[in-house]
Amino acid sequence: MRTDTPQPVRLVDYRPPAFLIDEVRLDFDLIPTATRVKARLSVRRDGAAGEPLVLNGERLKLISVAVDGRVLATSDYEVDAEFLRIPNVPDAFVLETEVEINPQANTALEGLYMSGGRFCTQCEAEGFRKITYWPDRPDVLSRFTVRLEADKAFHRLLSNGNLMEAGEMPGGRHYAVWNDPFPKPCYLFALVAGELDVLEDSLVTMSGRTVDLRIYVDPGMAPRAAYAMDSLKRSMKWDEQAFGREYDLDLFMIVAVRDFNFGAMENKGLNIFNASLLLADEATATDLDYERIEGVVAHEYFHNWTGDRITCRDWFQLCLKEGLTVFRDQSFSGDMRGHAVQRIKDVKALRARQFPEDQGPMAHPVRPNSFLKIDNFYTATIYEKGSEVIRMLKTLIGAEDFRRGMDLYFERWDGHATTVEAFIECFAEVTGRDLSNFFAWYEQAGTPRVTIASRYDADKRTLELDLSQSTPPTPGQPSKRPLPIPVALGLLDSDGRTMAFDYEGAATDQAVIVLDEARKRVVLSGVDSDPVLSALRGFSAPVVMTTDAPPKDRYVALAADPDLFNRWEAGQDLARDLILARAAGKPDEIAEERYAEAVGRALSDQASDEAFKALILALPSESDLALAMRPADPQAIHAARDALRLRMALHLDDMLKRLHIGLQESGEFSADAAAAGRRALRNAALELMAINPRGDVVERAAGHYQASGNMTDAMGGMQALMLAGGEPFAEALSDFYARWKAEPLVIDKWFALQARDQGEGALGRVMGLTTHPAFDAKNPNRLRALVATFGAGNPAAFHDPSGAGYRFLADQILMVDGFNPMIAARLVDPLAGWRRYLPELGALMRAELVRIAGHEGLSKNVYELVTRALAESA
Ligand code: B3K
Ligand code: ZN
Repeated sequence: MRTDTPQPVRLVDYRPPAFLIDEVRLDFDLIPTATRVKARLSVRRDGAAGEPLVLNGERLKLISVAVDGRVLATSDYEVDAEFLRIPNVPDAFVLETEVEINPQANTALEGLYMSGGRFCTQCEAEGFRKITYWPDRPDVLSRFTVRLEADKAFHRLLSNGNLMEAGEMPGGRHYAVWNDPFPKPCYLFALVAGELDVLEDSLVTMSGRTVDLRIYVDPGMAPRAAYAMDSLKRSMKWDEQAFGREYDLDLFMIVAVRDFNFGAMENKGLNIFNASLLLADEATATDLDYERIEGVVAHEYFHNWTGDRITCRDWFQLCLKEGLTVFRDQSFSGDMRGHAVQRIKDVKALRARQFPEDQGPMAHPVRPNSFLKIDNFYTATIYEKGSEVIRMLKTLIGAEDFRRGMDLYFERWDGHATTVEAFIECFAEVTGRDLSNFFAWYEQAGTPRVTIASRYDADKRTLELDLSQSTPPTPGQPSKRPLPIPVALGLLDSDGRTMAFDYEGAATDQAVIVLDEARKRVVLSGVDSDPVLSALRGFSAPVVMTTDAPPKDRYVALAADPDLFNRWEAGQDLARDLILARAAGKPDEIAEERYAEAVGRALSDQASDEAFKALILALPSESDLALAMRPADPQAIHAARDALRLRMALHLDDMLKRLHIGLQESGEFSADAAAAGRRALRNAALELMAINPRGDVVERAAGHYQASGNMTDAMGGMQALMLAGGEPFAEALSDFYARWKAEPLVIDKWFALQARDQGEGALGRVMGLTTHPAFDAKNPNRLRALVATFGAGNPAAFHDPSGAGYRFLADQILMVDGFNPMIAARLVDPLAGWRRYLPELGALMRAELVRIAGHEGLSKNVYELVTRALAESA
């Protein structure tokens, strides 16, 4: 148990920095076990006279400290495990410090650490304090000059900005000096040193400047960076066109590393990526990998303006850069790959990750008010819901005003650290609108429930809509106020044809109603017949909506809604209701047949593309279904969902076979969205067939695996074989391992696949895999592949009635917390929602949380999450 009670950081306590640092010079003498860091800071007082200088610093061995050239005696300052305090400093002075750090021993992968024999850094949010003494907060912006010196075996010496100088040193050493002309907060600092290959390219910007582009990777891997490079160039051009944003330095670098706590990092001019989000070729990467690489390369690049040039005043403003940048990368991906499919995938991700957060102990506003560890707040709420809020803003004010507001934001805040209020103010100014009620989206946690009841009046030809909203309480926010919710809607006739109507005096076929009170009545006129309502088109707001429409309306929508999001959603709603009815012991077999038939018709629709059809074919996930069932019974959900799949497999058997044969690729591999869509549909068809593993299906799956010419199909074959289980799956697993054992990113897939195995005895096999020679808990990718995938992606096995799944996860959390608290904390989530499950399961989950909470020396990261999960108010 922790003996201290950590004190939260609160937004209301924000104070501007007492001192600013305009310039800094850092000198690194890079030695894996004993790196020396000299810092020379030009410090200027900005707060009250007489205040001492207080700098953050953790795990630093202080060698010396000097003010204006005078070396301080130990009595001139105070130093403890977290701070260096120097009283009696002048209003402007030069501070020089020297510290020693041990990158080799840094297993938390925060600050300066070693990965694959190379030096690399991760400073966001508060890692820079593990490198040198510094006011480690995002509102202190400084110009950095960095000198790196190392043995020549560390061939590349990289840091932010432009290379000023490089050369040889005696004793087999060499050095490089980098200067970043743009003032930045320390969390954007980066350095990399080591043996790396490079893929080079260049791009001419909108004003005609040539920018060198370099992607650094493990030796021999440069060809696998080609797709990332292509994505980068498309991102750079897109930001010029969509937002008028041009890149600013002459050089843009990306480095791929193997050991990284999350996806990637937007350090100024020197992005650092988890290799899994950068390297791809058809043999080793799936279409999903390609898609994510494109999105994340864009995301980190877009941060150059939304994050780096304009940054956050404090960490409570995290969504200012993250929600906005997710919105930008989603818009980019939509332009690249098709908006309907992209939207469906984004909403699926929101529902899978953010909706549960809102229903659990971690529910927090898009802009939180307090935290113990900011690392715990890089959440789906900040990122994905943060993006939804920007999307709603754009819907409410229109694309043109949205762009004008963004232009004003860039102009006004370039070079500054700012707040969400200042951002929204730009849109209020350009539109002349009062956006104060919109701001509630940033301050209020929870997913609003929206209901719509409709009444058609044939005589008056009107459709009366009664809309209402309410948001359930969340921890610390017992009562909620109404939010402005944009509800985009249209009408269909019973044959699925679009119907025009009059709204606010104009004829239209789609309107956006803003539900900004608890209840609102809206009347649509000029409605020729009793319509099918297509509401919340494109998922126009992050809410849970229910209507009083009968199931038959959903069949109309599934067949014909011109809004493809709602077409897909209609199918999901039908499937969800069928599965939940079955899970509650009330199966409706006739309705299940009808659903299977309707899906079959949707699959035969010549007009829609394959990627969309693959989404139609997939049922809601077990975790999505668990959110809609109180209390959730994971085994009942699993069985009911499988039963519906089986019915679909039987009903659609011929069609699935035809798809599987007809969509077989021949010729050159293409990673584009259309080809990926064809593979997605073909693999989905195979997977559905495999729920009914007759001999011919197993043969088909084995043939699919053996004939696969790319990783997407290889994984599709393995997935189908896993459903069938038995010897053919065991053979494929060992074949796959033998073939790919030298490729860490592929072996991650091998572990992740088995973590999702729902077959008999899966839990035992997953536990057994932790002793596999290739399992390495210290590598975040490997740990996530097995342990996080199991906790979040295999509800049936995780929620084993014995509680063994919970115990396994808790053991892993405690083990990992000993060396990497950030990663350990990320594993807590599957246990945190214990209140939503059957009481006997909830009690077992809770018991594991109590066990974790009582552990000696628990990190602040894990402590914050388990105490929130156990708190009474949740
Ligand atoms: N800004 C980083 C995330 C940092 C996470 C620190 N725990 C990557 C991104 O969102 O682009
Ligand atoms: Zn980001």
